[in-house]
Amino acid sequence: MLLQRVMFLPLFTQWNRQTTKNLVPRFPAVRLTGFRSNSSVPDVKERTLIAVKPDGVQRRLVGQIIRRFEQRGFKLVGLKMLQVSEELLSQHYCQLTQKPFYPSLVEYMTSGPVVVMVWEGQNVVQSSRAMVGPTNPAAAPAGTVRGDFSLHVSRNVVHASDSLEGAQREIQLWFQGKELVKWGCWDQTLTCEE
Ligand code: IDP
Ligand code: MG
Repeated sequence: MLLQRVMFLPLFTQWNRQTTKNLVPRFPAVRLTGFRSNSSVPDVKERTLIAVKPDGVQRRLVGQIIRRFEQRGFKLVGLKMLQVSEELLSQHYCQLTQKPFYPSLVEYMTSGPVVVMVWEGQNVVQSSRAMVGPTNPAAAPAGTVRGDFSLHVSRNVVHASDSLEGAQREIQLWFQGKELVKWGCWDQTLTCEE
């Protein structure tokens, strides 16, 4: 049995190397090195903050939500899981602290970990809001995250920045510059015109 494994390993490694080589298309703008930083990759500046809220994490929706953004063609440049402090939350929701629902919003948002992400791409702020759907899931069309996964405004699964300025402010609040990764995505020249 052990002998079989030892004999199989070099074969598998060889197959794996060849298959990987054939599977990675050769696009002129980005060679394999382009998976790291590459100056020939279009420098798309627009970024937004998306967070899977505690109900989304508890319900194991993180993967499905990430999948939607990947599938659309956006690029993930930051990702982390954390337990939010009330202090951070009050800065994040600074415009809502006087609302009657704010105490229950704090309770909800601190009830468990959140997964917070920065996504980059053409028109990503506006497109993400459309993908996430309106604040109240009752009004959210099917096909949106909130329309597909939630029922009530107090448990609406996901956060998305609502403007370019808001996105910039929120990204700085949740992430340090060094936590955001600049990398070349090989399909960028296919999903966007340079
Ligand atoms: P948004 O998340 O769609 O941008 P905001 O108005 O910024 O909506 O509100 C932030 C969050 O506060 C909402 O996502 C929701 O979790 C919560 N929220 C907003 N309105 C209500 C409400 O009327 N009752 C309970 N929670 C609310
Ligand atoms: Mg908002």
